[in-house]
Amino acid sequence: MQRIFSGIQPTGVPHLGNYLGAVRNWVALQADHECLYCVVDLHAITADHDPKTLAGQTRDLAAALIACGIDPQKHVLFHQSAVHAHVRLGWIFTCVARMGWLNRMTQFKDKAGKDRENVSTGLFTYPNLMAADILAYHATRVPVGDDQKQHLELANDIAQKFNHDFEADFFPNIEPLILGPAARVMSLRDGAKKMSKSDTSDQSRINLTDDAETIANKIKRAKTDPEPLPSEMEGLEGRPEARNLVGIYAALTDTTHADVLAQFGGMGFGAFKPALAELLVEKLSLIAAETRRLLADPGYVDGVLRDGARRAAAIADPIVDEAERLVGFLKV
Ligand code: AQP
Repeated sequence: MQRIFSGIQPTGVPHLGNYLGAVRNWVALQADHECLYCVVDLHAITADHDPKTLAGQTRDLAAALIACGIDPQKHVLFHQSAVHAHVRLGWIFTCVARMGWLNRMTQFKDKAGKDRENVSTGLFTYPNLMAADILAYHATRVPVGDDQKQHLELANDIAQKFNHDFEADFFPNIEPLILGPAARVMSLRDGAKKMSKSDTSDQSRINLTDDAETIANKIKRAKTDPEPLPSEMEGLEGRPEARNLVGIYAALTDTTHADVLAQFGGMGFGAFKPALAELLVEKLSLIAAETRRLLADPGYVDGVLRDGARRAAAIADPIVDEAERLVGFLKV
């Protein structure tokens, strides 16, 4: 059975993009893989964060993941800062990766923007830690949204250089799993920007905790154009907002853009948006209710994470011990 690793940052409330691009696939992969799912709080401090809310957001996110269908008994759910193997291997990889490789990462350029001189060095070296997150478990398959593809290519470059430099066939090749028609869900306010937890506009995203009225209002106010929906795919070209809403509908119904256009082609957004809102409420309201139920007992969620961290460390520690031996550290 192949081993899966994936992570999500506790930087805010998880949203529809996280769900359709990642978490929904994580749930499905549990059927025939050994899965490790991680709330990556070490990554969350690469940007400014509030120390008063980080722990609570970590717990909330773990609860949302369980509510989405992650099974912490059969698989492993934990938070990154509780398993030190990530940082140990992350430092080794920071010494393996080359400046030129990291300089090419588009997510760093997007996140740093014009403020390059002032962002944390952690934001720059983030992909090294992400490579360590996966390779500390010798995981071979990583379900992610389309935005993370470049980081996984870098992880493979790091693994290959490590194997070459230390003359060992030690780290495996990683395969990104980018699944479904909503691998990149875009902002509801701007079809050129991805939906993101840290977007300052709450109207830009559907949070997994939004109630029915909030969802309906956000969809109603979502940016669109005045044209009706086309009947063919070509008609979506140059219409990023329309394409995004059609993609969301397709993902939620397990169909394709073409199927949705076959159903709604020729109709205006006045008809399509309420249908989409209804579908979203149907699919997301159970997740929100289950998250609330789980969070009524924070001790239960903390217990799940504690147990997950113990089981994760039992896999990662021997692998990272061996990586340290290969690097040449004295082991006493
Ligand atoms: N808009 C998206 N569409 C599809 N997939 C997405 N993912 C994130 N946004 C979208 C996928 O969700 C997983 C977890 O992401 P993350 O929280 O670790 O980091 P992120 O990609 O930086 O997500 P956000 O929401 O944009 O967070 P902030 O605002 O904190 O940076 C990943 O698999 C990601 O691909």
